[in-house]
Amino acid sequence: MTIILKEKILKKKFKIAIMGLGYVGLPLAISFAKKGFETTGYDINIKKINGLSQGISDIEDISNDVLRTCLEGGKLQLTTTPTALSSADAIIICVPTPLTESMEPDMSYIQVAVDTIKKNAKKGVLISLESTTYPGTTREIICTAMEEEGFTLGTDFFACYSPERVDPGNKIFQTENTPKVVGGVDHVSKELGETLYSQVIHEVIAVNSTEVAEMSKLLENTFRSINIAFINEMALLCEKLGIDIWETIEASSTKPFGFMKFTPGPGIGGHCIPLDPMYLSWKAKSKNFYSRFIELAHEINHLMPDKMSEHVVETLNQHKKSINGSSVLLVGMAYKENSNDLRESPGLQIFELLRKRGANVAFCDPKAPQFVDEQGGIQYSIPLDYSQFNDYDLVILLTKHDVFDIDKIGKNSQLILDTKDILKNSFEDKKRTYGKVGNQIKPISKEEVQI
Ligand code: SAJ
Repeated sequence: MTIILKEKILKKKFKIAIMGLGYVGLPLAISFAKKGFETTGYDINIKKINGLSQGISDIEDISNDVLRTCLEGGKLQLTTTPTALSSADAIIICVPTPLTESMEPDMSYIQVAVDTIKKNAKKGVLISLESTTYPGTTREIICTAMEEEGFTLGTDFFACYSPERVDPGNKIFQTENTPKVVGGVDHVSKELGETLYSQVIHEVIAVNSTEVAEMSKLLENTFRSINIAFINEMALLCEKLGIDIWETIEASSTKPFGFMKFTPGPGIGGHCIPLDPMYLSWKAKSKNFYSRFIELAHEINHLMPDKMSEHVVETLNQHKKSINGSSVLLVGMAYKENSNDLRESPGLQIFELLRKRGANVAFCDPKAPQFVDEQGGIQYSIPLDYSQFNDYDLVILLTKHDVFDIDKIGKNSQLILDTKDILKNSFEDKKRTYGKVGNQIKPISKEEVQI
């Protein structure tokens, strides 16, 4: 059986279905279609499917031309019809795994996908889960659902887990050249998963269980969350010590081994780093294990927007301005450079915090030109017209898109709070850099106070 299925994969006769055509699923569908596999892209969002079917990509990393080529080549079919899954030899799940209001795993998207699969999949199907989730999900949710539906593992279905490692906007690492971990619920599932992914991805690392594969993804992103929280705390400490954290990081980064550079900032955004560690923390608690590192990192990172708001008050105050009634411009609202993604962006929290303190807050981000605020109103970016920057009492640099002319921002702003050391050593007279001494606002000592 295994040999037959592997042969079918190697001959590109394996029909592929990708569930969830977001920043992970669409590039993966394109990769399989480009390699000559009959690929069905399935999504529940009719508007998305209609747009993609017209050759209009809604994913930054996939151009309209690439999408149209795959559609015109006939290897890529797009649908919202679950029965289209019935001919698939492999079904790859790429649906969201957000958190609930109470910061617990929201498994509803995976559950809906699995319910759809078990009702439509054919015998012999290989199911691969890519969504970031807690260790045990593949076995506990997918295998259980399929077996309840009468599928027998090892003959009627196979299951593996292969974490997505898509870094939106990364021009160097994309689907094909980013090493891919894959683990199976049993040996045959692992072999089939490894064979399948090896058809489209240059380097595939097969591990001995889905739990290892699931845990490896959470380890990657929890590592990142903890280290970002650590450097944020070091920045807060260096401010107390009157030491420039940015220069310190550059100095430490000269160590060619045993050090990895992270930089402080206004908080963390995106759909991975703020969320993924909470999946691991949740699973740990189910085993009566409290991960202090994960919880502390979450706490520190989520405190940063408040810290930035305090810096805004101090910066305005140093120039004899009250935040209440001041006009403030946030520059770069997307959660990271050259991204249009606003999810969990600290800029959104800072916007609301400053508004609550009475500031008149606007923002400028050509990549992310609008968002819905906490009151349900739509906030629109001001145009990227540097002459308007001078109208604001304070300009806050949050995210540095390549489209920004940093020198023009510096020249056209009265006062700047630089949260990411974007201006480096320029415009010292009009800026305060979070975590930097020199333009640091230090408490006046008793001796300095003129009586
Ligand atoms: N951030 C810092 N300091 C840092 C690094 C990041 O404050 O030193 C902030 C960013 O500004 C952002 C947030 O953290 O708000 C997340 O940044 P990120 O660079 O981790 O970007 P993401 O969310 O796109 O993370 C993705 C992840 N990829 C996947 O989950 C597949 C992550 O594993 C990657 O390591 C990361 O991209 C990457 O390396 O670019």
